[in-house]
Amino acid sequence: MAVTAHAKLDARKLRADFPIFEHDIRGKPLAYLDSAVSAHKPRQVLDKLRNFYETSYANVHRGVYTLSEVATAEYEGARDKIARFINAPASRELIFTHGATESINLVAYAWGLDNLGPGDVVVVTELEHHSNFVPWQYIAKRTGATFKAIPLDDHGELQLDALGEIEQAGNVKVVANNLVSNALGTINPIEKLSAWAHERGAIMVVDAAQAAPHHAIDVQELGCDFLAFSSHKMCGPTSVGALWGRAELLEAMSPFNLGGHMIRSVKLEETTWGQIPFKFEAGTQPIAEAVGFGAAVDYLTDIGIGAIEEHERELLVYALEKLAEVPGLTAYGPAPERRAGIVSFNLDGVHPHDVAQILDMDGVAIRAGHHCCQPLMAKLGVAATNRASFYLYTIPEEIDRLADGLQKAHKLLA
Ligand code: 7TS
Repeated sequence: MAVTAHAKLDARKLRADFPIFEHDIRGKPLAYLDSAVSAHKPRQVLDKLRNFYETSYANVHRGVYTLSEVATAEYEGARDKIARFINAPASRELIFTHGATESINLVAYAWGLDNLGPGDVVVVTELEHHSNFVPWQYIAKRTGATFKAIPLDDHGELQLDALGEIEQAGNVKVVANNLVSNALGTINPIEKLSAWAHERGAIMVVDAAQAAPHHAIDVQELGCDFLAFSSHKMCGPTSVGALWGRAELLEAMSPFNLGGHMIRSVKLEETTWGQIPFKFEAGTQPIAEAVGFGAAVDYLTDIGIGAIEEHERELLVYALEKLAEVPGLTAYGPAPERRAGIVSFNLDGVHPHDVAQILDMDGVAIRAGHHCCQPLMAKLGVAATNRASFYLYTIPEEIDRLADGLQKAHKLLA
């Protein structure tokens, strides 16, 4: 994607869009440093949801009456926007799902069960969220395929020189990797992996759950075959997400969920499937949520993903400086220019949950745990880490409060 000049983002002004910041936590202003787990919602999205339910709601693609047509236009309009947001060649390649997890399961089951077998190799990485690890491990086991993971180096970067050994294991059929790691923030070399996968006749599956909120996505430049993401991490509603896939692959695939609306015809002897994307949208969809997802994409597009990424990088650099002043703190992850606004760290001798609880007393919300990345934790030699993550509404004062809280935790507990 071409680098375009963009206006700098004003996080202080944007915060006014988010009603959550009007509420104190334990008598203190909320410092929400856990946007990687889920982002807060601006009025623009909340208003859209209310307005849609109040004026335009009906089931979609089912009624011939006006209200159903209005609702269908809103739902399909959201699909068009979201498809454009990732530069998909066609809107029909964008399937609404319940989120990134379901999107990846859809590919693993619907593509994997029919295309994998003994002698084939499924390649993931040690940096995957469980959502892009467990489905592939499971489907590999069920089909008799070999399951391999690209290892990480000490900076949390993929060791691509291990690919030569990995391909010795058989016919590489799938490569699955996140574009941005949820635990370390690493931005991964998807273009390179896509090219490597395609040279071997494999498909490239990208988990963009952490990328879509913070990093411009162009599926055509990435050269991938499938891309999964969730609305709730992008200021949109929960319970909706998307899977983009190349039309020819989606058309050749069996359905994932079966039931109403995904069929062409149903007879006692046989059922045939509808066109994409409807073949993969069985039953009543999260309709208002999809419309809200569209509003979230409008919100992010108006601010500019480039401006969001730049803002987070400034915060990241600032946070790494502040955290370096905390005694006994180990930070994990690559250099700031190779990563999104995510910092994982540990305080020597203090359990991450205790750190997070001390911070919570001051209204600072961070995540503590394995971040659904147990293979990565094993690699780092820890059971868990603390993680602070930033978004368009994060301001430097919140990072100061994080650093102050960590100094306090060190004094109290280390
Ligand atoms: N992939 C990545 C890279 C993620 O960060 C997450 C959720 C998912 C997939 C799953 O997304 P979902 O919307 O289907 O749940 N990430 C996190 C996290 O960082 N901490 O808890 C969940």
